[in-house]
Amino acid sequence: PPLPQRSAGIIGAPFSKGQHRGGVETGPDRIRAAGLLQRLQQQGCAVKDYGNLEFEEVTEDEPVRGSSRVRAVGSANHRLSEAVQAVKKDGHTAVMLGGDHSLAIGSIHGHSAAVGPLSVLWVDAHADVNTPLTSYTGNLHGQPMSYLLHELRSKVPALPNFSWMKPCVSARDLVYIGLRDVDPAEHYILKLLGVKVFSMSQVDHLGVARVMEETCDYLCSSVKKPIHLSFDIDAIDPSITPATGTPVVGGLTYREGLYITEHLSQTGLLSAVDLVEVNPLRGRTEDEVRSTVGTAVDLLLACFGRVREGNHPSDYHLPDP
Ligand code: EXY
Ligand code: MN
Ligand code: MN
Ligand code: MN
Repeated sequence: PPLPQRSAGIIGAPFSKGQHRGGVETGPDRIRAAGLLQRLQQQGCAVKDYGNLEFEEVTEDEPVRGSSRVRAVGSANHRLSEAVQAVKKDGHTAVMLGGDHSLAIGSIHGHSAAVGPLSVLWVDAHADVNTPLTSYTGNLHGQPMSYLLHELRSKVPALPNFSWMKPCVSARDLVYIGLRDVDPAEHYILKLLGVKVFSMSQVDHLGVARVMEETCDYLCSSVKKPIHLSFDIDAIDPSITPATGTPVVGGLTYREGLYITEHLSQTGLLSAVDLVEVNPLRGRTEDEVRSTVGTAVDLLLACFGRVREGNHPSDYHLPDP
């Protein structure tokens, strides 16, 4: 039987205040300019572009418990959460183009508010699970998972402009792939909560095929919850995706990235995707920017069913002579 047609609802989130480097707010437009929408349509995917979110100016935003621009991040994520809820209610797979990774707070919150409990696959060099009290940098893009996890509720202080959200993810429903730069407190948290982690060492040891098999077995063992993929472009090796704010050597290859997204697409459970931390201003040459943005686009196309063996429309027929 023909597969039900896929549809992507795209939200641009030009936001950079979860970290200190300018430029990541231009990610959404660069990813669109590389042809994401047209290429999704060409592969038979319905596309609705919801445009870029506009975030309200927050003037007084003094550090809170050592973390920077908490109010701006809180208010931007409230907006994003409502936007993702609207996209899910319209029946699309939500695609959030970042922007920095603090945006996962609103994206995952909104997704869960619309569809209920989720599985979360977090593909990243970093665990992004610092609490405001453990962060060395005070950057909120290193903290989103701590706000989202039920199990850390009592460890995260109340923050201004965050009263709209509550934790909505269970540690049992979270899997990481690609980790290679994890702070001591984050490592402690991952061990304490027993979170499933495939670090780069495990990817080396098992191979990406087994990592994905185990990931899907783990996430789909009982009820098949909708999957939220939060893909930080810095998970991929900086030789391929250098235009990002916190590159870390020793990352996933282009092929491993595509394998992960192809495999997830084939589960039929992928319900929302974040593609974050593409920062065109961090590329030293136009080629570096092109390679980073092009990889982001290819990962998203694979999320919507593109495979490397080749593709054709379901109504394709050979021309008669
Ligand atoms: N662990 C460091 C911190 O908390 O600041 C680095 C986080 C980088 C986060 C990038 C987006 O994934
Ligand atoms: Mn991240
Ligand atoms: Mn990262
Ligand atoms: Mn609200």
